[in-house]
Amino acid sequence: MHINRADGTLDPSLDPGLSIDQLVSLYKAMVRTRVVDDRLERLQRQGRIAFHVGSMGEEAAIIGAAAALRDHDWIVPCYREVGALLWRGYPLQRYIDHMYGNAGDPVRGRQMPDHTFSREHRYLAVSAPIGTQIPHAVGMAMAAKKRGLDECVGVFFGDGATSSNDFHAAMNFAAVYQAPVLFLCRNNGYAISLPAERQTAVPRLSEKGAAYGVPALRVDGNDVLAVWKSVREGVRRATEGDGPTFVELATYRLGGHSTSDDPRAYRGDDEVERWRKADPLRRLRAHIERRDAWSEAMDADWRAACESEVRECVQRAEETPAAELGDLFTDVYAEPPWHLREQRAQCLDGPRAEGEEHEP
Ligand SMILES: Cc1ncc(C[n+]2csc(CCOP(=O)(O)OP(=O)(O)O)c2C)c(N)n1
Repeated sequence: MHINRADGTLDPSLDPGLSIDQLVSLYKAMVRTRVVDDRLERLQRQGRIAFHVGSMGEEAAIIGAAAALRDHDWIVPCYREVGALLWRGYPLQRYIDHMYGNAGDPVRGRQMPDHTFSREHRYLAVSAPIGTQIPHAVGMAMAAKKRGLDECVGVFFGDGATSSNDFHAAMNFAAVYQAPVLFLCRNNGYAISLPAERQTAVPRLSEKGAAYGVPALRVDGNDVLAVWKSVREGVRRATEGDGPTFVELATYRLGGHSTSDDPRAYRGDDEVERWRKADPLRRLRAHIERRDAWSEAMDADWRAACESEVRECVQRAEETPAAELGDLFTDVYAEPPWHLREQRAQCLDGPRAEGEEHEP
């Protein structure tokens, strides 16, 4: 399914009727996420942060789905969905601090970069082993159902994760127990270097739903309207007691898998160029411009505003001291056991590399 055509006109039979203000907000959030991604990638190249896993090209799939979930529904991310967290109002400064692992990072450098979370924004912590977040999400959805809460859970994962054991267990359990969960599969074409068609034998990942009895559909993941409409329909089904929905969001990863990857080793420029023409930002912009709600000048202003916001956050993050060494041992036990107290003392005592003396 797609609704917003390449020329920016909508298919009237499918238009979900979002207001022009909602569409402009979605576009602005997508641009902001792109600007953040772009900046973080450059910071990694300059050696100022260690790692970044971005979402270039997948912004409509991520932000469109987040917008279709209600604010009190949980988002269970894969690792590429910080755009969804920012959409929910997570402070950009806190995210950038996390990317630096400094004293302002809520996990104080104890997690990999891009492994953020926020209970307040109902965004679960990233679970790095592929597919493990999918049964977590089903468990959360079951808990909400058992408690009689009007909540559902949207869980993101990639095409590669549909080949994991956890995907199988989660889909089966969710269908049997009618868990109020949305399986949001970002099919971006690759699992690092492995093309989707080489790791699974079905041409459409949505076909996997039939094996479990999970209603499934495939939509154009670069069309934010199609994403929004299909996810909102899944929310309706979940909250009316009709159980899970699988939505395959067909999209493309324009960047590398992460900053540790060089995609030129396994795919051609022509393929990337083809997908650049289907860029989700370009697509939504064509529509809002057609409705006279956006212009070249507004675009330049918004991008400049996002860039200066990111620049200020980066500057503040670089001025913020590193996390305390002793923080390695905090936030797990209310009363640290003796062996951790002992290890903490030994750690603070050194030894230290030259120039890295630490004041306990
Ligand atoms: C169990 C496990 N095996 C391998 C990895 C290394 N790994 C990290 S991301 C990734 C590819 C995942 O691809 P996909 O599910 O399509 O998501 P995408 O990165 O494309 O968003 C792999 C193999 C891992 N994190 N966990």
